Amino acid sequence: MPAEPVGPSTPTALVEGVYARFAERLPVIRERLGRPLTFGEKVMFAHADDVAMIGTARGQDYGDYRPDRVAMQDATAQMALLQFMLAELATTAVPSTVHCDHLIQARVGAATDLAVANDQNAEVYEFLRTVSAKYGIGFWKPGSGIIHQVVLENYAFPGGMMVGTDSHTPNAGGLGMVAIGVGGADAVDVMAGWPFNTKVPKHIGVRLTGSLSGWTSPKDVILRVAGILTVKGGTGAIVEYFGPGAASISATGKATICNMGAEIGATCSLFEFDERMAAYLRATGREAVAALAEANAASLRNDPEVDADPERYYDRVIEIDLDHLVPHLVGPHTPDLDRPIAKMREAVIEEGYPQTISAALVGSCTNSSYEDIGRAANLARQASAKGLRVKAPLLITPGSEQVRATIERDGLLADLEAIGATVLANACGPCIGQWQRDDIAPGEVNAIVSSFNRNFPKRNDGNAGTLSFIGSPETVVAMALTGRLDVDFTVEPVVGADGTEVLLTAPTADELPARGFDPGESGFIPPAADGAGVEVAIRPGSDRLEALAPFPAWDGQDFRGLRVLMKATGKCTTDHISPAGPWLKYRGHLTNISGNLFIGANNAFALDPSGTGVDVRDGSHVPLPELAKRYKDAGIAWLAIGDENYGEGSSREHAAMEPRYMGGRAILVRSFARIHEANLKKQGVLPLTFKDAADYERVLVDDTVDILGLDDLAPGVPLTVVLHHADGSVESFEVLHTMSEEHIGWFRAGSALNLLAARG
Ligand code: MIC
Ligand code: SF4
Repeated sequence: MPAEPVGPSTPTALVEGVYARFAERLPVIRERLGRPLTFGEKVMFAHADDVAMIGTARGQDYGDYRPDRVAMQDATAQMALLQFMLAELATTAVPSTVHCDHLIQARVGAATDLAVANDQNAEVYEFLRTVSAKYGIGFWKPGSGIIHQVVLENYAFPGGMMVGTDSHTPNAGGLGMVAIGVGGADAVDVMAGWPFNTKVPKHIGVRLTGSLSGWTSPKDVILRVAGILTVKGGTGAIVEYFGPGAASISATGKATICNMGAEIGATCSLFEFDERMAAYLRATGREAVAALAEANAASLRNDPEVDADPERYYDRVIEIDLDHLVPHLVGPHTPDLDRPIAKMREAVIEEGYPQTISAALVGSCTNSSYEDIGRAANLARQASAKGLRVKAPLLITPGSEQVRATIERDGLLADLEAIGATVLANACGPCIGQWQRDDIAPGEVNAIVSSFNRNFPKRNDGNAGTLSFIGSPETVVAMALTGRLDVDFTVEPVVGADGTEVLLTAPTADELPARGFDPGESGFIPPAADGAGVEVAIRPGSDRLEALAPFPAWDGQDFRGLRVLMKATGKCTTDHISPAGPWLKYRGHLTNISGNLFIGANNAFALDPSGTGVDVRDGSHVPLPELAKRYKDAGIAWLAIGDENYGEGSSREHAAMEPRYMGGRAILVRSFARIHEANLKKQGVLPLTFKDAADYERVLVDDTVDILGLDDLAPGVPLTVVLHHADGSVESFEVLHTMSEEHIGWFRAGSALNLLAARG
């Protein structure tokens, strides 16, 4: 049971307890390793379940950790808490919070959109409010802000460890916290008092020199890092930023960089504790936490030997000289297609991208701080002083109610509105396809720029014709003013409707509000003092919420005669496997959401590659969810094939539960993204990788497939796949897995939850 009821901030005693563990455990691990430690290692080992025994082989061993907190957002909390309920516990074991942010659709503007969301999602919000009240969970109601901003403002602290059911949880690394995105089932373990089991991470160091200035912003640091490391370069690693340049980046800027570490597959990212973090803690009312961190500062940084010789202690070191970093734009379709703004003209000509932009969007969990909006507003003032307005719609989503109230009070919102911006609710909105866009016809090619973090096809507006580019908030506002993708606004003027020319100068803004933050309307609802009498609201017959039934246990047999549901070509992110947007409303209803299974996937076997497959029994082409259902109803088990970094992107465990529920037994790919692979294991689906990536080509549409060796399934031991081709020929090859003994236990039981329910 949490030490005290969950409140709107992290109790000082919890932080003190964590620092006491640093003092106690770091000497033990120093002794074991016989070498200095990086800051990331210190946080991990201080949270080890058993520091004397935990494995230390980076990238190989699995370890048990004890996070300090859990945070869940509304679109993933539903499934997480439906699972938690099956454990039948009185309260969560660690302080946990729920944040209502994903289900609000952007349409007209903040007030109306929020009222509509409250009405349309009443049933889901009521479920989340009551289930939170019952189990001692803090509830942040709709309108209070995006989970990661609310966590940064209230709960994150240097040296802490948390898990969150959202891939951008690492945002809290901006305050020096190891904050890891997980699927709901992992969060359930922690809430139920079990350790969080994950691979002992590798450590990548990013050494920052010089200092940020002019047009260059924190966003440009992570866009550059994404360009260098690519979407899978951070897999299995904690990315640690250090070096003299870090001091030139505000705490919220650091959070932007850590947030988007999700896009390179990193387990999490973090910065060492410094004065900028202390200033942010003080500005957000956490004087005592700031003082505690200052008193423990040596534990909250790299050991000096690491700074002196980083190559010895990190698995890889990247150097970025902030003095020479320029503004960048990434996209379309992937966050690692990175170009300096100055190269966009060339790219537009060479790649045939539209010259003009159709919309510009500022905000999301990654870029909606006071400083971000301040820099955007500074450009708006430069433009409005000369009577200029935006040439494309500019939409602003503040990250939290506190930021919204403060930027309103300080006139920054008015500055943006003066050039034509529309302010949306404090929520995810267009970042996750919650954007009712009427200005562009389906399929129409158009370009948008945002300060968000993901740009997969269809993500923002559901339109395959939309090319989505990502840049800093100031880049987005400057582009809204030029209306162009191919104008380098840092050296070329913005031209007004009457021909007035304005050469924008690099924006400046306060990092923190001089008059302090205005908290706005409080959005926190504490849990019931005694939850025993609270009824959790699930309406019988609801199409939004459905109680879960356990998945069947493994029958002890090898898999034989599996059908190949589909073979994904190219990117197959969780947005391809289980899209969001209109489907978000079914996140608490496994049967209904399974209707979107693989509808975004490009299937090598289909004529129309997007979302369809071939029923090999009659040759008909049908949508993949229908094909899965046909096979399921006929008792035919199947597997799906994928390419590199399969399951990239979000933490949504629906992308693993849906295949399981629809009869999928294994997913066989060239490589996996971390969270998705963990989610598949949790749900009892076998995640397998080709030992030889070229074997991907051997799998044909009408094969039947055997997976052999399951009886002897053991860590590190390959399995054998046998392909029975339709012409009667047979081929076989080895496939790999990363299952530990514990994971194998989940597979045998049918899912991790089956085991948990048995223990609970
Ligand atoms: C996202 O940015 O893709 C989301 C929506 O926040 C997801 C979580 C979800 O699908 O609910 C994430 O990043 O984990
Ligand atoms: Fe919300 Fe977008 Fe952030 Fe995901 S990335 S939490 S959808 S704002």
